[in-house]
Amino acid sequence: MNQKLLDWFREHPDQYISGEELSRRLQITRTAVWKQINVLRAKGYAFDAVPKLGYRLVTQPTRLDEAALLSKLAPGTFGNRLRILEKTESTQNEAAAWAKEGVPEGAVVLAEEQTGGRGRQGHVWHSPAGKGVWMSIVLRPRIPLPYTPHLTLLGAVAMFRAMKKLTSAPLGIKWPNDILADGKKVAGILLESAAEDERLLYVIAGIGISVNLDSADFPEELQERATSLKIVTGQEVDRASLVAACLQELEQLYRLYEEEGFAPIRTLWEAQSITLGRQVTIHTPQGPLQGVAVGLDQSGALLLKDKTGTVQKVFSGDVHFSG
Ligand code: BT5
Repeated sequence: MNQKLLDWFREHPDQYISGEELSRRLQITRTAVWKQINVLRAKGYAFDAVPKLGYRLVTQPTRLDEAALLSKLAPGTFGNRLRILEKTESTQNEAAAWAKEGVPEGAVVLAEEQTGGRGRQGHVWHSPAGKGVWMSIVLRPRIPLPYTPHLTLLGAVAMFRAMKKLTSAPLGIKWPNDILADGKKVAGILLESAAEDERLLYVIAGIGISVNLDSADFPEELQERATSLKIVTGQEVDRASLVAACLQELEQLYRLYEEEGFAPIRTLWEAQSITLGRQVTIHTPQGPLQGVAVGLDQSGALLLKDKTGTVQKVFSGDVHFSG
């Protein structure tokens, strides 16, 4: 619907075009011109608007290009089957449907925009167009069901390493699945699995990284809690390179995990953790727990030492630093 308008701007680079002219050329009302420009803005296009002169296209979002991305991927399995969608409810749904059809391990679904991006426990994952890495990877691990939390921690280490490779952002991992920069969340991972008779059929690893979002791209309620690599470093990051780096790190760690189990992943996770050694409050489904986070157990649960010195295992929850 915005294609004609967009083409017109692309054919007239660096020029201001008045709303009146656009309305005449495209045979739509001026209100329709204004609406279409706002739709394009929401998709990541930036326009300069000057009274009397009109609009000028300043930046266009860089699209995730399949050929460019494939050329960046190291030969391996992760990402060799790739779907890039313009807009979808959630890449998790697309990847799960693909997994049910029998797609091999390592298949990846990416979307420029998600209309129903989700986090854990029904949280919303804000996924505006053209500015993030919103992707889901199909895994078929041969591990017992209770070990799936290992993959969340593995995914967090992989994302951390990929982001470190490409940016100077000061990053840390918060248990279990958050990557923080400057104390705010910049990326998260969501694991969803399907099992039958205690046997894992597939796991969908969802990775969300806020890459090139500006502050204004976050809704007000997230301003205090969320950030992006661009906000933290002042520089745009090439999303295709970041996707390739994530897949490469993820595959490497996944192979390590297959060969050596959780121990090396645990060591890597602990080395980048900003949770360990801190006084925390954890909001769990059973209520809040307080104590010092002292380590991970072999299932990936967080070990929390309370005032009395008792150590208990926490399997899920949201960590808040209290001191
Ligand atoms: C997560 O959940 O951190 C998992 C996020 C996984 C998102 C990916 S995107 C591709 C795939 N498709 C999906 O539909 N999901 C996955 P959780 O720990 O529950 O954190 C959610 C919280 O993060 C929210 O309640 C907000 O506080 C914050 N948040 C939401 N959107 C954000 C964003 N774009 N950047 C940073 N923080 C955000």
